[in-house]
Amino acid sequence: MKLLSLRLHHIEMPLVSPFTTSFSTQTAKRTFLVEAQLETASGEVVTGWGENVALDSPVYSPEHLEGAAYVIEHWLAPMLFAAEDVTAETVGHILHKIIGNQMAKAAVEMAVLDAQLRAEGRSFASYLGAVRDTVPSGVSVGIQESVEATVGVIGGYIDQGYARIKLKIQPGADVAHVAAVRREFGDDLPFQVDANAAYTLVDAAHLRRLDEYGLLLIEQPLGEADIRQHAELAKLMHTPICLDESVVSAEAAADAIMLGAAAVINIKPGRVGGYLEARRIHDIARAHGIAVWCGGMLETGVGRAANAALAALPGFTLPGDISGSDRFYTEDITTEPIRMHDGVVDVPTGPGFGVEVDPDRLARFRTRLVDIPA
Ligand code: SMG
Ligand code: MG
Repeated sequence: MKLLSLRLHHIEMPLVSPFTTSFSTQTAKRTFLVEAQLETASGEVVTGWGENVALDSPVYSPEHLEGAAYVIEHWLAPMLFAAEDVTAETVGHILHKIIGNQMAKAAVEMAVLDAQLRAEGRSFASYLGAVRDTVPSGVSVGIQESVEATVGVIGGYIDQGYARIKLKIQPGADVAHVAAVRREFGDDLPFQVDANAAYTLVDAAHLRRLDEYGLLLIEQPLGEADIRQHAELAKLMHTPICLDESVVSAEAAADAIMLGAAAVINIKPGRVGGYLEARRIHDIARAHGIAVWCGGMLETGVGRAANAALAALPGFTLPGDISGSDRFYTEDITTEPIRMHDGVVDVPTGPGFGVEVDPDRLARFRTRLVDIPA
């Protein structure tokens, strides 16, 4: 295929409630969608949509929203326009001289992938080799002001039917909150925590206090670069260590597994450079008997739909952060919101990612439109 044009639709969507992690409080989602136009070998012009996951500021990853948009416009787009054959399978190779910038690369690869699959009339789930029609839906709960508030908010999500609860933690809002949740909802609740790199290995004795609460896992307790220290921590506590921020590529996943730093891996396509690399990490982990699950970056319906298909691969044995659109948004930009029902989300079956961007809502949420012509 030949890449004809790229457009970046910058959008801002209010969140239904503030979302606090160990690194920030978000009240709105600012991101951009990538709209790619490609011409197929038979001369058909197809459009595909991708979604950026880089946050406003570089607090989760080195990348950030404006940086990712800049890199796409000034570095990735020219290389792709110059290439003879652009497909989802060639994007990574065409861009391989650009170091890092996984989120920028992922957003573009995603748009090409959607366009390619739409041209073939094929669903993303079928392309990947998905083995399930639905995926269990977990919800990520932000840090609350008090233990009581944590219990109250989690109770609401349990009543809605979510299959698994993940609670954000940080020093000062950890053991007491976890203990209260277990006391209130019992030992059978599938329950895990995410520290977003808020601790250091010096905190091992403190973190070990979480062991008595039967958590599914603790996600990214230490820094992004601390793979070896995660391996040390794993020797000191029983709760399985899951890596998120540290796994930026298939190579990083392989290192983490071999070092004993990851009993579980959170796979986020944006963080690792795209859905193809995400599948490679799934394959590596599965071959090593390491469980994986699909993470979330507060995606709109576009990203969530693609994540649901990814999570339908056989190695995704734990519920992902694939909550319904209404967990973060009163209105999504896709014509049909992502719905959680009976603890699951349906895997889309339509061509491409199987969702349509609603032009009116896109226009309403849009703050800027950047055309990148060939
Ligand atoms: O998309 O449901 C979601 C949020 C999942 O907690 C979530 N993501 O570290 O896993 C993580 C965070 C990263 C984004 S926090 C702004
Ligand atoms: Mg995380």
